[in-house]
Amino acid sequence: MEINNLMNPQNNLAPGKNFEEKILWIRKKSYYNRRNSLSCVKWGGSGHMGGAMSCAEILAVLYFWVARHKPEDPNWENRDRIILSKGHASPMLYAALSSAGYFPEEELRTFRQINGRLQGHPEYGTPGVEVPSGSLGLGVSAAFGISLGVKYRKTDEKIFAVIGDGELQEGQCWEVIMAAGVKKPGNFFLILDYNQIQQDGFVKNSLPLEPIEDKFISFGWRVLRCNGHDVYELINSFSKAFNGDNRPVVIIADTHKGFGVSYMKDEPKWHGTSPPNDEMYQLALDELKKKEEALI
Ligand SMILES: Cc1ncc(C[n+]2csc(CCOP(=O)(O)OP(=O)(O)O)c2C)c(N)n1
Ligand SMILES: [Mg+2]
Repeated sequence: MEINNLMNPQNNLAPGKNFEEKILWIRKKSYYNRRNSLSCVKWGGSGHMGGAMSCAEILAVLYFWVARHKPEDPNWENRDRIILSKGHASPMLYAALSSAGYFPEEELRTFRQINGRLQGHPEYGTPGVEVPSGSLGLGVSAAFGISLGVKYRKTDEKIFAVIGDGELQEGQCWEVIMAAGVKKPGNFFLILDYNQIQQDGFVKNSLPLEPIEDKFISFGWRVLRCNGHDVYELINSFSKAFNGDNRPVVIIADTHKGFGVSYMKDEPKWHGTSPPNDEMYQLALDELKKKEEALI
């Protein structure tokens, strides 16, 4: 596998004169995208906020640093594939895609509208969406299929799948984990948004995943771990991930559901609920803006 320390981004999307400026831009963009995804849910009248907020930095790092892709040419054959398997977090996916230039930001106003391109769960036809997802376990399965296709084609695209910890309770995920550990496609990267919460409550109270690292290792995977809200740590993990052998890699990203908005943080009730009134919506927007501006 190529040696790549990821000191430089794999695409030209993050502006800045040097490493530090580009990183700061991505950190700020994560908060900007949080505001946009909150607005999506407000405009659409419904949607999943908690899990959107937890994957802001993960998606920003993928789209603005780690992946080779061209928003102006979404079907570029040699693009790396980014698949949001936890498709209910679509507001953050759409915020990231619009920030990257896949479609105009104004289109976010059409979230969840009939015949619009930004459905509650990602679908074919939206620029930047590789496969439909939302039925938990399906996105990661499609991602693994694509990674095998790339392996047999002998090209060097990388496949990234972002999954949730509740999603990982689906048996279908473990078929993928088992098969990938055996097939070792050398291009398959799973990022686990480990926010500890699924739909109705804490993952540990329904079907605990621990010891999660040992489980992946026993299935033949390399395991990396980082703070999923720290852009430096995420980039560093991808850097290590790219400098391994052919084993599949999981980056366990420790995150918080609802991260960025105090009243949503680590609270299961915000999994699929939008702020109930204008006051709470504005409160969340203001806090996110403040946090974005405070970043230096
Ligand atoms: C096969 C399937 N079963 C159930 C659901 C309903 N559902 C939607 S989101 C969710 C919880 C997902 O939790 P997690 O993967 O941890 O997502 P996050 O915390 O990142 O939002 C469930 C059970 C679904 N979408 N698909
Ligand atoms: Mg979760």
